Amino acid sequence: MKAALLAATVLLAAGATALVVGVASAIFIDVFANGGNAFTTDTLDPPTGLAASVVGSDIQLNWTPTVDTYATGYRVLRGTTSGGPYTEIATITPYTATTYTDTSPGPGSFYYVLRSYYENWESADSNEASASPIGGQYATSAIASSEWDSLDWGAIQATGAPDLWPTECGDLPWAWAPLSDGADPEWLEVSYSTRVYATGLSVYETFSTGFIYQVDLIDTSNAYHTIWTGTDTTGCPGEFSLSFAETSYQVDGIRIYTQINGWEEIDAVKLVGHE
Ligand SMILES: [Ca+2]
Ligand SMILES: [Ca+2]
Repeated sequence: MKAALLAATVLLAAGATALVVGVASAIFIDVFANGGNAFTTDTLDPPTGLAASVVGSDIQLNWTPTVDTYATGYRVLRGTTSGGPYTEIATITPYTATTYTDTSPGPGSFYYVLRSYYENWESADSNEASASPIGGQYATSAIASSEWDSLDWGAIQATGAPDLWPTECGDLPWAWAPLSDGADPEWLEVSYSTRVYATGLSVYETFSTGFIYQVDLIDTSNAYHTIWTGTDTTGCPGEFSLSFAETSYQVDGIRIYTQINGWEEIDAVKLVGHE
């Protein structure tokens, strides 16, 4: 303060036109040098260790909270291309939160970043995490222990999306049926174009329902893994659904074992998983 006043005094003594400017400048320098106004500054840090994993058809995000305990929470941003652009899809509070579930974003690949926020402050992006769920795919080819015909009621009728389910229950040619209406065991085997780590499947039954007694997943080396055995109580028309822990192997086929006295008929078979 003394130094600044001295400078002002010197300028004052000079008596020049620059005097007023000089005084103003001196005062400004004085305030700045005084140290009485202490500004606290901080950089709001983003959360760290963001990870994304597929859970069924959802994507679960996990992270380590920001080190800045004054943060209010996080903004969740999602894009379909690595590096963005991203769109905000959710706001999470409090800052101690460590997880968020993006419910059924659909098939494809999704890229996420988080930002911490406090009032109108926002941090830089966290690391990016991605996951690729498949909402479900229908079979592209099928074979069976027997088929009523190579076209009508043929195994091929179990490929693609359902034609009859969820409205039609009946002996209709858009579903697979075996050659005989007896009580012998039969099987239908379907294949998929995209191999996935499977988490579930659905069989759409449209006649003489409740006929499945075993389901095997077929991996990419053509090994069979029995995923379910039991009693099927599906109605007509009905969806026989299984959900299970993600397989450690990639699946590109399903074999469905059936047995009932009558025509068991399957309209379509959906496989759920991610690449
Ligand atoms: Ca039968
Ligand atoms: Ca069909």
